[in-house]
Amino acid sequence: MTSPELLPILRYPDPRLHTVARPVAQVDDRIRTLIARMLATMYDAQGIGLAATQVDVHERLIVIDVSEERNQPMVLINPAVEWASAETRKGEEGCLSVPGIYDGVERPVAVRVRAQDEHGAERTIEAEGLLAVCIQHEMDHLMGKVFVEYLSPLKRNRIKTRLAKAQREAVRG
Ligand code: QAP
Ligand code: CO
Repeated sequence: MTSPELLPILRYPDPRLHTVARPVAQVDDRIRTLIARMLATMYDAQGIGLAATQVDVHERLIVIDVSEERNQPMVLINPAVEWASAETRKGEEGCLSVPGIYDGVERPVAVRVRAQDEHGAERTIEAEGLLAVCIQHEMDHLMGKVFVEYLSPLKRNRIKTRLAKAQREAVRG
């Protein structure tokens, strides 16, 4: 078995990161192939979560693995938040689309989410801690939202400048 093909990850401030995803109409082999590629891409980049938006596919699909051993892949198709805790917490976040940048974002500490799995079966996921943060961060991507949009315009502009500089240096080599 050959490993799934890796997908290029869009980098902030790519305007395509602000596309609103449409629902996945049918959980079929096309979607399962995409899931395999997204998981391979996430593991290769040492991420804990990746939304389809980040690989320029604008459908409601997320892959996550917050396990230490990197062996507990989760797939959320057409996720919907059923409930979020009133209690919130500010935690450090990063993003594969915003490499090298980390900052605090305040979010509910726990959520209950309904989603389909890779077979199209409906499941309810109760999450808290890192998993809850990751699900919310990835669901934001599906709405075209990147975590830096929670930061002040000043911080966001500094991040844009820094990423543009890093990009120029990478291109020049
Ligand atoms: C979202 O983010 C997340 O800057 C997933 O150089 C992050 O997987 C949810 C990464 C934190 C909750 C808490 C970022 C890898 C990975 C980088 C990621 C980098 C290499 C980010
Ligand atoms: Co992200």
